[in-house]
Amino acid sequence: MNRSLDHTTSLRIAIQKSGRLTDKTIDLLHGIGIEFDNYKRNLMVKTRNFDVELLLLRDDDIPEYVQDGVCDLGFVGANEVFEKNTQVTVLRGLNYGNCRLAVASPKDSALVNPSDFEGKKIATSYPYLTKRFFENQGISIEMVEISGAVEITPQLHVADAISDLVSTGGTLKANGLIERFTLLESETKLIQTQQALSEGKQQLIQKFLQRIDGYQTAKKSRYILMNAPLDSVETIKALLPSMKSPTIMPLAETEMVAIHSVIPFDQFWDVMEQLQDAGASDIVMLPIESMIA
Ligand code: PRT
Ligand code: ZN
Repeated sequence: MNRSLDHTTSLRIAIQKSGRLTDKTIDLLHGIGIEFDNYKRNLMVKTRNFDVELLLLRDDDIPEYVQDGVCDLGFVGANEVFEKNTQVTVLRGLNYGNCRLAVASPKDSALVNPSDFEGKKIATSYPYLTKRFFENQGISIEMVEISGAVEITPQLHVADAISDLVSTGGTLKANGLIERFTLLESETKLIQTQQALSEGKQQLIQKFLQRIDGYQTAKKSRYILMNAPLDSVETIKALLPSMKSPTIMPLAETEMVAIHSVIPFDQFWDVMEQLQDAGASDIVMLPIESMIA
């Protein structure tokens, strides 16, 4: 479907109405300053302070709504985008809703490597990705398409193995299945329609992306403050994996300074111990709401 030339400016964004991606998507939208409420009761929500309306959908429908231009942007798992084989542009990977599409077989089964699956029955809700994976390897399988509770099918002798989403692996284990190999690593993606957009919408998308990037960087960073003896400043500066040069301020107490910096969160604990050894005290770590370069 080709939409007629778009003159509107209000961005329409598809998000999952109710499911695993909903809370984190809502948090992200609130986190980049987009205000709205009543999303639990309505299918369409207007935001108060940004020219954006949200369409609340089942996640399966989001890729096609974006492909067809019914929505300009969408937040949805890569698994859905690629299973539907939709023509959309992936703008960002958002590092939540992480999971993988994997093949699993019963723990006592001889089905381990892809080549073992020749002629076997595989139950899945992801027929396109599963078929494509085996076809690419020249292996022919029998597909059993199931819309839910896929992991029970080997016990019911409906299939020899399954291809399904896994995150912790707890569901596979509970059903006596072992994960054998991965077909796709997935996370939530921000996708954009490939239909032509008005100038106004394109500008709004740039603004939206800048806010998302600021929010993502902020989430991965922490503001760190500490006091330190003046003569340890050089050692401490060398220890800080800072994104910018640290700020150093004199304290009322002579020979002491306050050091402020922004560091990647995943390095905080390692660095903190080294800072203490270097003489830093009163170390405080604070979350950052947003960071614009
Ligand atoms: O109603 P709607 O169609 O919108 O939602 P849905 O029920 O189809 O999807 P939902 O909300 O369950 O998942 C939405 C998206 O979350 C998926 O499309 C993935 O992108 C992502 N995601 C992340 C997952 C999982 N992790 C996940 N673990 N989707 C499903 N699972 C399943 C998994 O298959 C298993 O059955 O959750 C169960 C628990 O997994 P383990 O490995 O932690 O035991
Ligand atoms: Zn779904």
